Amino acid sequence: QAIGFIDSGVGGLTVVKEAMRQLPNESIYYVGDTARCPYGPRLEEQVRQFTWEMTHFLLDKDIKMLVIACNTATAAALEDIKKKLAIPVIGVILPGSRAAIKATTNNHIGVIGTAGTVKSDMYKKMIQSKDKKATVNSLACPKFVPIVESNEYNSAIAKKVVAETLKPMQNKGVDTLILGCTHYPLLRPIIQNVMGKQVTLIDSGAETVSEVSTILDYFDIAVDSKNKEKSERCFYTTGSTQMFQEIASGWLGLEEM
Ligand code: DGN
Repeated sequence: QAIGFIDSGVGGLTVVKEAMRQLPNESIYYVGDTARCPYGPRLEEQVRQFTWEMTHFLLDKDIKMLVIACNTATAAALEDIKKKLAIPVIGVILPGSRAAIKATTNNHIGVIGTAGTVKSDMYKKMIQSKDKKATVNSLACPKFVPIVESNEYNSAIAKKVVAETLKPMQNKGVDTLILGCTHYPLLRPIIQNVMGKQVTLIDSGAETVSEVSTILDYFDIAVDSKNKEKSERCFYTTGSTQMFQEIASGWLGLEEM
């Protein structure tokens, strides 16, 4: 049985990349709802509905665990889905929050994400429920996802947009910045450059995979590493397969998909 990953597009591939590194023997099924991306500006109710649609698609493929590899979908639907499914379900917001609390030394944490994620205030609530002293500054970066989805994440335009968008975050004194959208790790070198190397960037996806591993062990559903059956990786998109494939093969370093 595979682990299911869902996202509004290619963003969740940053989580899959970590999963392939940390859990190489596990099979992976992935759905990106590229046709309806971005989720950021949509109503919460609609994001929840789309997230359920992807979830049902993967349940039909008999997944053993679901990773909501999208912050916007986690904010809108995690609690609902978790309550209703019999398999373990995990989102990206709690692991990212925990990692940021651990990393900060001055208790000033920044969060960047989609409009939906920022509006939900989930990171702030989560962080402050665990650490009352922490201050949280959030900033919506609605221009980032379209840049990544169009495979422009290394371009001069990307550099300009990131520099302009992050300006309000630069004078907040944050020493830790959560990449609160799974698309953003593709822009990581540019974001790091703009924020300066004194700021620690938290990739919530990478943090999530460490928790996936713990959960697989806890429920005793991890692949037996002695069992040398080849792991399976299947990627589905609701949009253009060509663009998805270009980004996915480049990012994941896969020759064929
Ligand atoms: N990758 C998604 C997230 O982490 O929020 C959202 C991308 C989008 O749909 N705007």
